[in-house]
Amino acid sequence: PSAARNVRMMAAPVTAQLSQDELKKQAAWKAVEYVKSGMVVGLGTGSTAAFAVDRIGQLLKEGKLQNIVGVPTSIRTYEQALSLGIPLATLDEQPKLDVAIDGADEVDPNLDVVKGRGGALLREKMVEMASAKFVCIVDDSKLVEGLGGSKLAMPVEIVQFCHKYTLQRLANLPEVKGCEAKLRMNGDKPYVTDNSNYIVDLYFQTPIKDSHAASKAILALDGVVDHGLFLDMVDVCIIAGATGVTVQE
Ligand code: ABF
Repeated sequence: PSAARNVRMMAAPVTAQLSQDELKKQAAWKAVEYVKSGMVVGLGTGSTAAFAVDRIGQLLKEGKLQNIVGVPTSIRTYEQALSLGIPLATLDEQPKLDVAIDGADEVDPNLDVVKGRGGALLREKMVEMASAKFVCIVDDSKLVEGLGGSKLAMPVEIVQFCHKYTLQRLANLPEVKGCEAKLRMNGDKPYVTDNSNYIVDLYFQTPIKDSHAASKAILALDGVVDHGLFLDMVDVCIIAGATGVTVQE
């Protein structure tokens, strides 16, 4: 991925006002055009990615796609794909993927993204790093000028052991200065990921100044498993908005 991106606008939708779900579906269906018979496909997590998984299931059923193997990025997606009859594998069995399709929480102008508000960031990153092409699908509400700019969470997956200590060390990192660090909760208990870890959500008042520096510093902390900054990873970003679907590559 580079700063000089090729941008294509697709036909504008006929209806004036599409719901956010319809926009997500448009982006997802466009992304599934990158999937060809015989491919190994990374299956993302979240409401946008779910439209893509449904679409792959539908095309398989209709015989328009054949011999697809899906590599799911979460237990949720595994269950969805299983119910649709999509043949599945793990990275252990299929370490090289042709394409992965997944949503994001924030997308900046360089197509660097924040992911993981859905809690699946570690498996998503492993699967998407193993893919020859990562196709990111969003509606235009996810666009930001700088990562962290939506004032919503930038998640960090940490081990359970001494999580308060790790949370404190994260909050004190100069590279994320000024952010507020909160342990993600599920009711009155900490939220537990598919990998039996916890998540610390970092909230920024202003966008992260240097996301590469932040990424390095966060990863260097013992106790941190991974974070939701997906930098230099997106090959194609499909953005659906009121004026149509944009493909950036
Ligand atoms: C996954 O789902 C995540 O990485 C991201 O956190 C989330 C986006 O969810 P949605 O598509 O429901 O907005 O892609």
